[in-house]
Amino acid sequence: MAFELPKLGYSYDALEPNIDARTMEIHHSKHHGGYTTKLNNAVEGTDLEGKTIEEILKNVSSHSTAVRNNGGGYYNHNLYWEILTPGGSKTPQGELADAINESFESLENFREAFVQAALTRFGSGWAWLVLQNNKLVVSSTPNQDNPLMDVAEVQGTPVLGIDVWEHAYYLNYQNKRPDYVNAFWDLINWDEVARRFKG
Ligand code: MN3
Repeated sequence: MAFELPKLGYSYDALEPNIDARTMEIHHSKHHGGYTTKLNNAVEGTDLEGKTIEEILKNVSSHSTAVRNNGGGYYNHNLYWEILTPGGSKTPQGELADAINESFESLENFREAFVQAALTRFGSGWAWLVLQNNKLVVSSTPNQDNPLMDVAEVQGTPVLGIDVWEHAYYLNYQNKRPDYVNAFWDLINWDEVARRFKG
């Protein structure tokens, strides 16, 4: 019943050199593990017990700060591990590629908007590709917020997200967030992004 830390579909060193094994291990076992434990503690004994994470997040403004922060952290990292893949470097195909071209005119324009959102998010947070009313838009959120939340400026279904908290890159990239964002881009699992796009 309780939320569980998911197992990764690849080993901690599988995303090297773009994301190093030590960062992956700490990020997954300590950070994501911590959000999972704290989320379970926050919902235990409340009427949120047994609800899906999506149900919890869509009404997050009615819940505690602990539910908002740890519920967001739980959901966001589940997405993050799944939209990464070793030896990515493919490009979006099919309906997803069409939708990106329709919304941004080209993959390169989309990439620029996404990278810009990731680089201009001040402090800790996430940048997103969001499906909103059948259109794709780029946004960013602070802390562990995400587009599913009723508190988000841009609401919709997240189909791609990048964690720009320093814990996601500091060991390898220190203050060089742009290098991490570019390295992340080459790991994107476009098949998984397309699956989320189709819902
Ligand atoms: Mn993180």
